[in-house]
Amino acid sequence: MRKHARMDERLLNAIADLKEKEALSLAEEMLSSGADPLHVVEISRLGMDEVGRRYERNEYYLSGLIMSSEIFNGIMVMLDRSFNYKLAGNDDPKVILGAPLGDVHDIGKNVVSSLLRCSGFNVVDLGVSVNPSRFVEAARESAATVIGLSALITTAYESIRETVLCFERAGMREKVNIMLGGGAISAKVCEYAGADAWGRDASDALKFARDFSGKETGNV
Ligand code: B12
Repeated sequence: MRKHARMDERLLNAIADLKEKEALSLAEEMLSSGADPLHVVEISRLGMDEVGRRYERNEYYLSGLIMSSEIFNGIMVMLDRSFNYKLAGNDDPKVILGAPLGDVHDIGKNVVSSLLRCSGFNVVDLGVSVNPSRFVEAARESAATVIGLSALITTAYESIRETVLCFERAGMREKVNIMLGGGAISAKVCEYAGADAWGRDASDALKFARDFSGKETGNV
């Protein structure tokens, strides 16, 4: 137990200190000794939060943020090997994911996308800084009923709200369930934007997707 807590702390610190080699080998060690991939994601996320705080205190510059994302992406390659992907069929529920207009952060969205995919969902990933009308178009084209927005910066609040309004204007608001997540999201933001739910982590996204689509899908 103690050993696991120590590994968690070491991984968190290695990411916070931008020590790429150390972070990757710790993540590898944790995964090969049977750690839950989502636990490794959570510890890595805490390390990234610390990078963010150091950036706010001017201890790191933009290059620090960029480096931290490279470290996380390296860990994600290992996590992808631990996730047990299964190909979704045409009848499996569809989820549209994207970062709202103005937001280019995609690491958390990619984690959500991986978890949903390996849980049997068809994921239509629209990428980052997605125009509100593009979400509506994609929902129309794919007949998806679950929409997920991942937002990390507060300046994206207006475009999230605009995305929800776009569904309303298109007469599709009743047909879709809109979930929000990412570091910039809270209950207040969810209410302001008029979305249906918000979550703190990728497991919440999976839970909502299951509840909203009314379909039980396979586990990781
Ligand atoms: C890495 C990083 C970057 C990278 C992103 C690379 C990439 N490809 O994503 C780069 C360098 C590009 C970047 C750019 C910027 N960044 Co930045 N960045 C970060 C950092 C350090 C880590 C984010 C991250 O990936 N975390 C790890 C992932 C796994 O966590 P996550 O995204 O939260 O996802 C988890 C959950 O939230 C959840 N989840 C995610 N999506 C969804 C969706 C649903 C539906 C659900 C239910 C759940 C869910 O599941 C995930 C797994 O558990 C954060 C710090 C922080 N505290 O977040 C700052 C941070 C987000 N950035 C910040 C800033 C200011 C910027 C810049 C403006 C800097 C600049 N001067 O240019 C630009 C903005 C560019 C833009 N227009 O978007 C600020 C935002 C502050 C604010 N209040 O708005 C932060 C908070 C740093 C800080 N503390 O100041 N950034």
